[in-house]
Amino acid sequence: MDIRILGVPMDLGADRRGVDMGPSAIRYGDLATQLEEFGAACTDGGDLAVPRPEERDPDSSQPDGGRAKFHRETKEVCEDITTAVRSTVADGETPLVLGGDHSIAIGTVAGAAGPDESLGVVWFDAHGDFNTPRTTPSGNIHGMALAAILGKGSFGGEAWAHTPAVSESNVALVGLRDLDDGEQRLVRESDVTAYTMSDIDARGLPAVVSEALDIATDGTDAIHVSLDLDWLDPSEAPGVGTPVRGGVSYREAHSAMEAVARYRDQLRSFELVEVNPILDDHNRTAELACELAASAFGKRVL
Ligand code: B3U
Ligand code: MN
Ligand code: MN
Repeated sequence: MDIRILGVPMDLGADRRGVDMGPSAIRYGDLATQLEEFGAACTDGGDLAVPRPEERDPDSSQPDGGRAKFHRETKEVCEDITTAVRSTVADGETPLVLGGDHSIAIGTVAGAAGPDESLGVVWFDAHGDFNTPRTTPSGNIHGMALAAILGKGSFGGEAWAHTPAVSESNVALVGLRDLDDGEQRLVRESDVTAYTMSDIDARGLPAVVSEALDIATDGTDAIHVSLDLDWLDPSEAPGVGTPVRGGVSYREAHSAMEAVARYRDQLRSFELVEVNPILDDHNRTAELACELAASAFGKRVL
């Protein structure tokens, strides 16, 4: 498997500053070496340019009364991500996109979906990222990323470009434990399949993750896996912008990524987001992100 690393040092979509340093921290965690150790060929495409929030006006207000901070800048960066992901896929390589806050996924999924092919998505996250500019409590686009990918919400008077990029029936959310009221309603009304931590408690992680992968691969050409590090319990992954207690354990996270590896022939793109080195404990969360990526791309003990 040929993997191309693409860094997106973006924190325009989140309040807690620091996730813009995620790509560096993950690289220092020896991402490329870990992937190469089990035979994957890995190139680094460097970082995309992202405007500094200090130099821009967040101008969050939307014509319909909603709020979405830095929506213009975020759209520009996502457009560049889409172009980079498309050309990586066209070159026969698998993009491994490093965030950055989760709003980068809007660009990644649009690039991975391609014009004529259908894509499934598995979204590992404590949060639903299913707000729209009208339901958001924060105005932060990382909490709207999945809804935007599905064409929900109006940004500058229109749905996000290239959306809906995927069909709701091929999207699975795994590990939810923190939903705002508005997004809870939107998730319920949608055709996405959402597994909460209670589902994982009741059914066990392997059953839930294998069902999520079935949903994403059902009738699609390929899958995208989006891993928000706040999916894990903060005792394992303290260096994230919005930690929420009660997440999956270290072993469960590896088991989920090993399940992803069973579908690696269909794995079109993979993304690691929300690592915040400022809040981390000696780069532990970034190192864990590298390990999990290695498991997802097929690292095996035996
Ligand atoms: N749901 C909240 C908080 C949040 C979402 N995603 C993250 N945090 N990482 C919001 O702002 O939309
Ligand atoms: Mn997220
Ligand atoms: Mn999250």
